[in-house]
Amino acid sequence: MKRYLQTTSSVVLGLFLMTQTLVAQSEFKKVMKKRGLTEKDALAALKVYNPSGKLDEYYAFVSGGQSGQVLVYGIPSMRILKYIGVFTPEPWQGYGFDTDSKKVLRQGNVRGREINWGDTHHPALSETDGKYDGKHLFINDKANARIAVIDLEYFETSQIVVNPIFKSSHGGAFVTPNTEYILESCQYPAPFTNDYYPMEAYEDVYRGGVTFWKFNREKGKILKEESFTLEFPPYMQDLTDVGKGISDGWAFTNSFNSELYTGGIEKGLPPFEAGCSRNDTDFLHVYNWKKLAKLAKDKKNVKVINGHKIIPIEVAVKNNALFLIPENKSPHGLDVSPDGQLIIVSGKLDTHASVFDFKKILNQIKNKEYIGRDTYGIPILDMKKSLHGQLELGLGHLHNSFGKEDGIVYSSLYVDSQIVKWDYKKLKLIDRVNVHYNVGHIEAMEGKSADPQGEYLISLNKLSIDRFLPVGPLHPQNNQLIEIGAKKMELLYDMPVPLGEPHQAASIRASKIHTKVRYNIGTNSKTGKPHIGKTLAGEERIERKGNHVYVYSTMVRSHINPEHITVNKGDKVTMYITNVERAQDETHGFTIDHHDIHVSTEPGRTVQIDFVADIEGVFPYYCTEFCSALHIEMLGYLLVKDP
Ligand code: CUK
Ligand code: CUA
Repeated sequence: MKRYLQTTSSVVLGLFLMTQTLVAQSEFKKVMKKRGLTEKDALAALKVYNPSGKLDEYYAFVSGGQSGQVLVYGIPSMRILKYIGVFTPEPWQGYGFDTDSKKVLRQGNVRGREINWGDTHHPALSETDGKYDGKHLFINDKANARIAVIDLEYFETSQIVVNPIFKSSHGGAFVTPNTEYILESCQYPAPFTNDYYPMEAYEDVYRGGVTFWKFNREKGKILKEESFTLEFPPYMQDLTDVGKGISDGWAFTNSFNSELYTGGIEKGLPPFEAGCSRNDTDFLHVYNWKKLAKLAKDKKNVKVINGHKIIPIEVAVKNNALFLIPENKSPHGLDVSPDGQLIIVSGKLDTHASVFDFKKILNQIKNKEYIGRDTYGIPILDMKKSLHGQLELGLGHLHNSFGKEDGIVYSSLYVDSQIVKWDYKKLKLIDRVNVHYNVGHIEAMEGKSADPQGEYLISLNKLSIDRFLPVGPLHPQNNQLIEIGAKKMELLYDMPVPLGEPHQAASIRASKIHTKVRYNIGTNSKTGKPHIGKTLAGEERIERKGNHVYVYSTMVRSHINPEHITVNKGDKVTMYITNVERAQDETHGFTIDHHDIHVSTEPGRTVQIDFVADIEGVFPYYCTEFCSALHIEMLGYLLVKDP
């Protein structure tokens, strides 16, 4: 009897579940129909959707292009998580408004001039043994030849360095396999000094090169004194990649304008675009960075300009540390395979991708087998003898990113608006998928590291045209998520990027990032140490030293202490604000009306602001984050009187 009942109940349960499934299915179909979705659409949605509270598998750090910032989003949901202020003030974070972050932003002054934007192109993650370790992020500013260091414990910019000799740098940032150096290659050659030279001096005085920024991992800082530059001829440099595995110790930089063309459209000469692409080939620069780093330590090997060490071309050549190989003309992307043996060069104007074999390159170097030398005396290796092979991919090949399986790489075709999947060892095409539209960089998960993860790929498209609701003539860019785990690539999702042009992304498995969720009370977020203005509850005070007023204040739900600050017109004011909250995410913001001040005080952080009370009047100050039911009551008054 008991057994019979059990059977019946399981039959009933089975029927119930089936009905439930049917109901769910019909509900599912109803929604699909209502929204005009195909089964393929619904499946794509299931693959990217994160219900509330479910976290993403990967972080993508994406250059913010002209915004001068870094954009962070999660994969596969493509939900934006953060903008990190880098070269541009960012008021929400108070970046560029409080004294400590202003100092970082102003490290980026060029020749004494404030620069308030950047053209960010290439983010790079710090590596250990060629694998991403989640500690730091680096990014370049093409326009002003700068590199920034972002600390991934706090997701904050901690340092900016200005290249002392380059006037623009596209090729940065790229790191050596243990983050010993961050490489920044020049783009448009110019004199290394800050002097005027006419365009006629192009061949003699204008120079390109690659700067090796020494990175100290313990300090999390670039050491300028230990950094140096390898001088290149005035070919225009493009992308760079660093060797690993069997090519460890070497690095590779593309260039264009082997013609050494100098333009002059206004004089009736062909424009740069025509003059720079007359030759059938340009030059791939091959150089031994480990040897160069040793050479740079000896004074007799370097010349110094603007306080910066430069290894001249002749010194590099004499020490067998610099070579050229002809490569397909007007190249762009350059990527070293995860095992370090093969180097893929994209040819913007060539339908073929070229795959160079490092072993073949090294053989010629060892045997001193040169086909000649360029105008500057650099030995040239044979292109054919250096090639593993070429494969026709399509039009406008720009960038590459490696898959998880051996020999698999993905490439972007700008003109064809496609991503192709191919085998760079067997030189075989496997698959292609359309993207929308005009793709630049692509990033398969950890696809530039020694340990690519496959699974997803993002396509960073330059145009979105009709993909989103129209918002006027300036369209958002379109970052598309593509599934690459299976044999066929599958387009899953479109994400509008309304921030700037994201040139490149660097992705990392989320489990490798270990961020702090709060600061210890009184921490200076730029040093991680206690701030000189650290103020605990009960220690709030106003001190005057001559005409300099120091305010030690705290913020906690829901008051600012002190609430009245009276100063004389003309006084200097230094205000330290400590958020003494202990709870996660209880951030307060702080502003004083009419003073162009806005800072963010995250739990535990002490922020310093400095200003001159140069206008008389009454100025409310208040908390700018809705932090409690009595948030609006979180206020005070700055009273400035004419004494
Ligand atoms: S990027 Cu900088 S021009 Cu193709 Cu690496 Cu966009
Ligand atoms: Cu603190 Cu609102």
